Amino acid sequence: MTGRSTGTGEYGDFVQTFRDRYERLSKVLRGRVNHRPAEAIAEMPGGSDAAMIGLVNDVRSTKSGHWLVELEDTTGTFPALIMKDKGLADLVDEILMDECLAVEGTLADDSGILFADSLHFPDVPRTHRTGAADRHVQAALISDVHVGSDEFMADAWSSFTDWLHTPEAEPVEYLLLAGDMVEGVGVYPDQDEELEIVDIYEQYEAFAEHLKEVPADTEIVMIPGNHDAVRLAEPQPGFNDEIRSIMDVHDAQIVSNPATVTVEGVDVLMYHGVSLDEVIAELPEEKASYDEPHKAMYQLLKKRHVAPQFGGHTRVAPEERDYLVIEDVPDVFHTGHVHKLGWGKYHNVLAVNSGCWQAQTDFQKSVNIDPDAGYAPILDLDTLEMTVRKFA
Ligand code: D5M
Ligand code: FE
Ligand code: ZN
Repeated sequence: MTGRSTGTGEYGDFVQTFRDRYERLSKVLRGRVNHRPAEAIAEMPGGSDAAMIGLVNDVRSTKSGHWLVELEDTTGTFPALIMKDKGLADLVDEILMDECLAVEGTLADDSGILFADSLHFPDVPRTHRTGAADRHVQAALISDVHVGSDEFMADAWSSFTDWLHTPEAEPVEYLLLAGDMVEGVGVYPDQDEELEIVDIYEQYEAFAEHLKEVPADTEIVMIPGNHDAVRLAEPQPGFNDEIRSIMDVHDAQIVSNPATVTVEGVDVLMYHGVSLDEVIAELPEEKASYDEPHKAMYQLLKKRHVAPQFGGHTRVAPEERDYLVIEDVPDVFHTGHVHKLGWGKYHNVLAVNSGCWQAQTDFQKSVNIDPDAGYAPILDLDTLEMTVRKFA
């Protein structure tokens, strides 16, 4: 979306963004349920079968242990009651505010509430067929370099870039960087006490020098993260001209966060990953945790949205389109941000969270974040198999 930002932050812009979200995600669900608008459901006779598609407006548990989920579409809201004995508890656990869902069930006698029998997420079809390179070629998927931080691991980085020059790394023709290139300034309170380089432009200049260490014929693609010098609200445009010119190394391609790039026929959705903190905080441990960040990524794929929940930790900028919707199913989903390494397949889509190049910071120590630093996940673009190399 770089160069296409039109939002001014007005209320109307937010309405437009959420209408677009509803429009595009409800399309994914429409084939699966025979849905009616909220307004029409309220007029149906009691006892009818009914289904609705909407954004989650509220979800809470009742005194008797059932759940009340209120969905909103463009005509209004309607409540659904999910009884605890319906076997849907596992799905209810996964619900986040503002995501798009479908519920199907039977209307109460007074047509005031829907008793749900099933719940559907937009999800990724199990039959998703992935693209593949037609030769043996690889991509290194990394993120969170954090140049400028006292904790940036320059030696590990150099070992990595040295390795890229060896015959073994010859197939690695691509380097995909999922944000937090530099440590930035003023990102967290007292961050300046841990800065080696305090000037943001000098941080990018130093980053560019480190990037020059990679072989000149490597195709580099970068997106910004929350430490980078662009607006914090997502979608984040791919930097201004001044920063772009500093990072103009080996003809690097700089795109927005999120963005989908196609490499050798493989569609890679790159997203920095700020919403992962929120998904991990909201969902049960076995569904999303810092130790298994790829599972949190599966949830985003299931919701077909990289940052479903609005108004919390993840800032969202209103635009005329909801650029955070995962409209086309990617072959590979690449994130960073949580500084943990993890990967796995969800319905044929490879999810990779790529670790970092920054050793544990004082803040991370204080909250027990133990980063996976100095690893480079290497992806075979012909088989979509992954290997991980350690450089620290
Ligand atoms: O994020 C690295 C990880 O650490 C990510 O999971 C957020 C978390 N983090 C790091 N510092 C803080 C502070 N000060 N508050 C809240 N969460 C934090 P990164 O984007 O690289 O900082
Ligand atoms: Fe980071
Ligand atoms: Zn980050």
